[in-house]
Amino acid sequence: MKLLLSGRALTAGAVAVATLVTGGSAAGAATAPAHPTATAAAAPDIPIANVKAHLSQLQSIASANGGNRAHGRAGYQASLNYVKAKLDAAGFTTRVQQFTASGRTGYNLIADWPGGDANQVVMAGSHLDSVTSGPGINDNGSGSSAVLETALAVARSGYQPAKHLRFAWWGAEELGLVGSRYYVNSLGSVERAKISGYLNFDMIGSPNPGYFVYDDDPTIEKTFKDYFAGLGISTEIETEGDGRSDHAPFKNAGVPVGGLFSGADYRKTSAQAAKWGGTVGQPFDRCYHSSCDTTANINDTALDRNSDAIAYAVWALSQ
Ligand code: DTR
Ligand code: CA
Ligand code: ZN
Ligand code: ZN
Repeated sequence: MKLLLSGRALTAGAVAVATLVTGGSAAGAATAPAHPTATAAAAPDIPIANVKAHLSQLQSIASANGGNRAHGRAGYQASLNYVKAKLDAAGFTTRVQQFTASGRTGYNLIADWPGGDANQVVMAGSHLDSVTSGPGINDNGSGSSAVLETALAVARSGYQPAKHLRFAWWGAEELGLVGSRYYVNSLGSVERAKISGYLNFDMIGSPNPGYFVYDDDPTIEKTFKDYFAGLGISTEIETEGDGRSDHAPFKNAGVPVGGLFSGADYRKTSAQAAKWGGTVGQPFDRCYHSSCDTTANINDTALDRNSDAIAYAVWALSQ
């Protein structure tokens, strides 16, 4: 399987090394829109049909490559090639960052939207790899597809925010946040300080969904809570995943982080079912890390709401 890199098809052994955006100023906590009285560009609706089309592609890729999209396997490389081709065609500047984990070559995909202040980078990311036991459609095709469609919506709308937008798809998250940690460590302190916020999306379409918001940076948290309040949906803070997904290396490096989560193998309580619907006593995702984590393992309403929340936050935090 050739890995398509920087617009050229290379064998996996000749992977281009990442080059990173330069520029420089300190990042503090995520900042609310610079001029709240200004007319903020409104985020577009993210078409759930488009997000589901990406999920179908990731499902087909897994089916054609041993049933998974795991680190170091053909299914992961094919997943990365799919996402990269969409971004290249939409005008993003993409780069593939190579690393090694458990004796296999891994890859991060980084996509920069040209323009904006290089000293204030708003990032949105998700892990693209699955476990070896299944196709990983909710974990984490859901986050990867929603982030991809949000990036494509930026291109479609010709959005030119004050801040610089960067999107990322991480490799080897399931091995222990390897790809995202490699990226954060490779940045160095000057580049890290330019990241004004990192938004993480890992499992956002769970079949028995909850609506959880990371309770890390208060500005990012409020942005997401305001979005769901507008829908009349009460959210809960996400504590089960502290340190368990790709926001952790960014948080540990002092970058403001936030994100959304629809639940994994923990069971929905009666209080949660009363406000969110779904099935009491059942896991949010009974196919977590299982072969049944297929395109049938998705709640479209949760995926749609979370996809639209991603776009809302990307627009709101990049003004
Ligand atoms: N998506 C999981 C990591 C994860 C994130 N939040 C939670 C909460 C509870 C269990 C696991 C997680 C993964 O990639 O395995
Ligand atoms: Ca939508
Ligand atoms: Zn997982
Ligand atoms: Zn995950």
